[in-house]
Amino acid sequence: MRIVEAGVARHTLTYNAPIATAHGRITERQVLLLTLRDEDGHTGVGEAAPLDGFTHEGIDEAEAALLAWVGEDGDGSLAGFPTACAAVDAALHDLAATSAGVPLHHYLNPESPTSLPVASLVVGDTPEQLVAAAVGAITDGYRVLKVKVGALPINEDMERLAAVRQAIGPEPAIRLDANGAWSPEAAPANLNSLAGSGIEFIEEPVSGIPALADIMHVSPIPVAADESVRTPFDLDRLIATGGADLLVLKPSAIGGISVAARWATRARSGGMGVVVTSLLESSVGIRAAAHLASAIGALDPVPGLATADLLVTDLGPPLLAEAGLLNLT
Ligand code: OSB
Ligand code: MG
Repeated sequence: MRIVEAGVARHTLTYNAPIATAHGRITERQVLLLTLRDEDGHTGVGEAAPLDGFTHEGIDEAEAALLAWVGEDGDGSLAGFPTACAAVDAALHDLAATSAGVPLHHYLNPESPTSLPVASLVVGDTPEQLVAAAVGAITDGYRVLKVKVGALPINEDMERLAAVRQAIGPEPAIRLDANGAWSPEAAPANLNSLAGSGIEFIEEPVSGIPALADIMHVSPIPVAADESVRTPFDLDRLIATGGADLLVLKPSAIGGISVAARWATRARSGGMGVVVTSLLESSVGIRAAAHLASAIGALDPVPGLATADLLVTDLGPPLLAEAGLLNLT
């Protein structure tokens, strides 16, 4: 495979409802698409999706890194820019699978499933909006919902979750994400108050590996590490401290699907489960993550990859769930 053409283009993504996290509200952001073409005319596409509060590099740095890579400065230009690295990794994989004439998940692992159940991220400013979103997702066929907590006082989060649980019944799973909002002092009581709503797991109830390790031992809810783990060093430290039940893997944030596959192996041998999720990027980036989740069998807990329906306009064919399943092509 010889690459004869490479291009980088900036796009703006907007969301159909603001996504409130403990780091602020996400309403709009820029991403980059890297398109490669080989001498046989096959194309491969990858996305770089820096996100304030979740990746240390911004859009300008990611763009400079990609342009340097395209300008044949080599892979060295990607060091320290995991979102740019993820775009290159995805584009090269897309090109390889397209050239081989098979779906990417099949190229990575011929035994992997074509269809995977996914969780729906439900958002709403008011309890009524949140309940409506949750009921809508269940009606659409999702069996797992994800709700952001920690941006509001705990009694409001309690009420919102109790209302959602009441509306959807006992069966569907609900997972939470506090994005590190709670202090180590407040977290144990907060976790106890939310546990009554029947929670699958919670991402980042507190911030930082030592705090996660402490909370895991007292939490009535399984704990997942997410943004506290951004380097291989972090991952080793997490494993050494026994700091989480689960590891959230966002291929777009950590260097792409190759890096994510290595981290998954490491996390699993350290006794953790892995959950592959999106970074609210376009369907180009979500597609790479979804094929990876299939290839490495990261199906339980189900991946958090049903976020394309939050986009007003998408890049590439939208990867939308049908009846709670993503169908990979
Ligand atoms: O904290 O998990 C997060 C998306 C963008 C940035 C951060 C996060 C997310 C998600 C993705 O929540 C959706 C999911 O995990 O189901
Ligand atoms: Mg998270």
